[in-house]
Amino acid sequence: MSHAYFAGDHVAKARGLFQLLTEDGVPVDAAARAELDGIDRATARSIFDGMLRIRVTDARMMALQRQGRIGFYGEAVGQEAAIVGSAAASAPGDWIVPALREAGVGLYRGMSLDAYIAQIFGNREDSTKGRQMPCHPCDREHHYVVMSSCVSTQIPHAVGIAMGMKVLDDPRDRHVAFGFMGDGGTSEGDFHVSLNFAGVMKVPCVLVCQNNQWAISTPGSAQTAGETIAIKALGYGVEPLRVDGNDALAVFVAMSHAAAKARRGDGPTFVELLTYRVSAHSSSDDPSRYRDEAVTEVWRGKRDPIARLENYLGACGWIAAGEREARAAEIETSVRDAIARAEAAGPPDRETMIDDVYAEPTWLLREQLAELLASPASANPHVRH
Ligand SMILES: Cc1ncc(C[n+]2csc(CCOP(=O)(O)OP(=O)(O)O)c2C)c(N)n1
Ligand SMILES: [Mg+2]
Repeated sequence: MSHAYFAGDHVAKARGLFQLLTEDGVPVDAAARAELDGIDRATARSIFDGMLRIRVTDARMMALQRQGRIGFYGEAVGQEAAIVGSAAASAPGDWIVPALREAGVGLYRGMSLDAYIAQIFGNREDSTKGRQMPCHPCDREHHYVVMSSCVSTQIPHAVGIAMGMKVLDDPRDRHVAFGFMGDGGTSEGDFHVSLNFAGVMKVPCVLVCQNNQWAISTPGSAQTAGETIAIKALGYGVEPLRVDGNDALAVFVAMSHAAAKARRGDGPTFVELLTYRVSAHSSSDDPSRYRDEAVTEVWRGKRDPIARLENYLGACGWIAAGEREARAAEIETSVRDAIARAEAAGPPDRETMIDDVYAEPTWLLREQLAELLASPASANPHVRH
């Protein structure tokens, strides 16, 4: 991480844009080439694979939603570089507090496809026992915290986890908390409170904004009058980084810089990853009602982050002809197999309904559960038997 961008002052970093590859996948300049030389074949290929996994999984899950087999889905099309570039900069003991579109971070860190899909079905294998909306996965083993649906609440959660690690100061637990948000999240009070606290207390966190330029139907221009989103960190004394979020390797380098700093005890970083929400907000949304989809097509096409990295891998001789298609087919098969297992699993038992609410269920909950179990199961049309 010797690139001149990181040596710039905070204002320059907040107003600039760190980039390594052009949209065609060519190093932007000699400094970028030098930085790219530090990224080995295995890392670049693994980032590519993680991105492809999200793309293929999202397409399959959206089809399932349209077929009425799942109730809801939120894709991350076009944002795969921001997601996987970030994931690749995290270490196993780090904590991930995601917002809406970071399931790929969990999958990259080792969350199984079965666990991810079970949560979407809310079946008996779902670790949240069918009580969360689809697309709220979690994975205790890989420190992937379940998302709170309330926009921006993830940021104080991440800062709190980081503060906890700092207070405990366990040499075996010097890890980083990554807190994600969207551009919409930066307009919430929680964002400002958290940045202030993180800056003052110098907690080991990286706060990451995937600026996909839309918050449902609210465009970036209506989100803030600020010149950039990264610039907001300046007021809190937090180092800002602003990165081309469709340039996976630039994201990886910038996030690694921020994570290493937090690990050293040098405090938080706020990273704006500039990208675009190519998909609808969710399966319940139709963006053609409120935005010019000709712009979307530019991001779907020539700004596609997967093609950009693929071109670079090709130029390095790190990917064979036809390899992407073969790998996509392999991933699709594994997703279809996991879906078949999820559909066969069936719903959670009614007995589990009050698990995990309190360490010990209250008498009131126990009484309500007993009443439910005593009633004929068929009285509840939502429970299959
Ligand atoms: C506190 C709160 N207000 C409103 C909503 C409804 N809502 C869900 S997602 C969303 C937009 C989020 O936009 P952004 O933060 O940019 O994330 P993106 O969807 O682009 O990933 C809104 C307004 C919510 N979930 N929570
Ligand atoms: Mg957004």
